[in-house]
Amino acid sequence: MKLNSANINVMIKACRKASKILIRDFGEIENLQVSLKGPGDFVSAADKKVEKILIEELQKARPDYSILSEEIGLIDNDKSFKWIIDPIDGTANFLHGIPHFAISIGLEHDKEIICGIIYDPIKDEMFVAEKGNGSYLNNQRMRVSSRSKLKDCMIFTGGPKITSENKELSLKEYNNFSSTVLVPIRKLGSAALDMAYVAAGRCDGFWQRNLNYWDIAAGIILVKESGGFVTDFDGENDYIQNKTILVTNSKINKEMIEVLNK
Ligand code: 2AM
Ligand code: CA
Repeated sequence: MKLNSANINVMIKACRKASKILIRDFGEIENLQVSLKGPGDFVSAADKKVEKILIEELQKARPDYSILSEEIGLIDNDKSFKWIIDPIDGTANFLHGIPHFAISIGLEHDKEIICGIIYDPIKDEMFVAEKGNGSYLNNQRMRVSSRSKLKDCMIFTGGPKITSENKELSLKEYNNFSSTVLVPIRKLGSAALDMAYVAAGRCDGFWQRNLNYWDIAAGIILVKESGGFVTDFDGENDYIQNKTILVTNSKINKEMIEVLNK
């Protein structure tokens, strides 16, 4: 079984094409570590190259759709359909030669995400979902985990950045989860893959502050179509506006909200 709609095929094709550049550039990182300038500029160039290929491919197939992308911002066309793109999610991992980052593309229709793809080019893992048609990892159906006791769960988070206004709050939340959950909290450095892993049942719950829409757009539909919950820290739907996202299997949402509000 696999997803086979026209929009999904457009997204997969764009992702596969852009990932060739991404893999090639990742291979160069090791050589650049020793250069005086370091790989910083190289990485932002890679980001822009990947974004350019994605936008070209998506525009070729759907010239009327709007686009919101991390580097270039908004291309405002069609009011009802919009691609939401993060060319490299996990940029810091990429920069340090850590093979854990992804391309993320969501498709919004009338303010709701209806398709999503998160592609990890190094592990060749493609997570895809479409509203009403389920979610897949490399063409295998995905489900969220069924663990019901937070204590026994695998929990991910990310941030805070050094400049974050809410740094103290994030650290307090980290502290509270660390006193509740037996397995130490993981920080893998790619919010898109964190959400894909909840969708795949590898991780049971994930929370993070200050993420942007392009970090989470594709992950939202992946998790929902896998039977998981996407809420803010109060269990409500305002996670995009509030910039507080909580992603869980269907069993631990309430318990995680209790810890977040301690
Ligand atoms: P990026 O790699 O595209 O920058 C790391 O915790 C994860 O959070 C990455 O997915 C990173 O995306 C994202 N991120 C983006 N902006 C952030 C912010 N202001 N604070 C924390 N994490 C952020
Ligand atoms: Ca990102």
